[in-house]
Amino acid sequence: MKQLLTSALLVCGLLAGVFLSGCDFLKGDNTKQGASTKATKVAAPVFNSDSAYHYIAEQLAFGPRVPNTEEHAACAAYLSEQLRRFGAEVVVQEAKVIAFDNTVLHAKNIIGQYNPGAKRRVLLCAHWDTRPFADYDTDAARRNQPIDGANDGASGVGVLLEIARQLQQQPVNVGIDIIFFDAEDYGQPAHLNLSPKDDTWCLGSQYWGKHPHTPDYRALYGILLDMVGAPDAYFYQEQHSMNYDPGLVRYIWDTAHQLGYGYHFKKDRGGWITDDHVYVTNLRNFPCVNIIQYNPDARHGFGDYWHTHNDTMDNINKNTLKAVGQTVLEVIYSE
Ligand code: AHN
Ligand code: ZN
Repeated sequence: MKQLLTSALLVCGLLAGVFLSGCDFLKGDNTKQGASTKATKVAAPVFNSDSAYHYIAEQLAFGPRVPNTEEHAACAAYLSEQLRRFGAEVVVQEAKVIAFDNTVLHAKNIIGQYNPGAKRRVLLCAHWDTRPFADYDTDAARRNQPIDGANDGASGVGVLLEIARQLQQQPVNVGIDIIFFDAEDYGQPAHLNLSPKDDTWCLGSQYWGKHPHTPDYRALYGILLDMVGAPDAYFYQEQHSMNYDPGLVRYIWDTAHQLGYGYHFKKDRGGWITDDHVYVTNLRNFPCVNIIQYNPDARHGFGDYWHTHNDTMDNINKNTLKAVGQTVLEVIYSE
């Protein structure tokens, strides 16, 4: 009986082997045909969410990254060093920008360029600063204290650092610019009941849009990552992004669904969110899509942790990081 089972297993194994090598042969043939007709499309590498998680924890270890603080300066040095280590040509753009309360902020946009000579480029961006307030914290006494910003800030940067590491190992067919925008989150706080003022958010991207790091900078398109690490995050199709380029939004969401991340990427309309992508598109004239967690049931549209002291490492989930990181890799390696 045992012998019979062994030989049955052997036959199965042989059959499987023949079947699989047959498939391999077909696959190899297809690839060759593709290669002879157009520039070889590079297969997307595997996004490592452990690395991304680690880069988020490293940012938080500096403390809150509020402009004009030592913690902010130390984290800026870390981010440019990481991009350099991952093979990017780094430019740190220093800008004096004026906050809602007239504070002069010494902002730093940190830019890592891959293949800087290429004309066809894709911009990947996230903000790296953290909010000096916790306007939505339930503890009113702590609303004037800066937040850790694990999800709000560090998550997008962590995903992009992991993408930078992958870009070094496996070059892609387009030029890539990774920009960590500063002073995104210094917008007029809700808890002080001040009279409304325009354009107090996204100060770093507003500056860059008016003074890009290369003259007349243009990309085919941009992707902004904001709050991409919370457990059970839903990414709806943000409305400005849909206005700029609905085909691009659908392509990104379809890619996520094909990879099996349909749970996170909802094909429904989200909010109209004033974020760095709005200034990128309006000032530089190419579409930029915002992948941002949206909660249609929340009063402010975001997660419960938003602009509170609960935005800590406990608010970061590796499955969410993987869904976003792998989707973005797939999109850029399909160029
Ligand atoms: C506003 O609340 C105006 N915009 C959301 C942009 C943002 C803040 N992203 C992270 N923090
Ligand atoms: Zn914020």
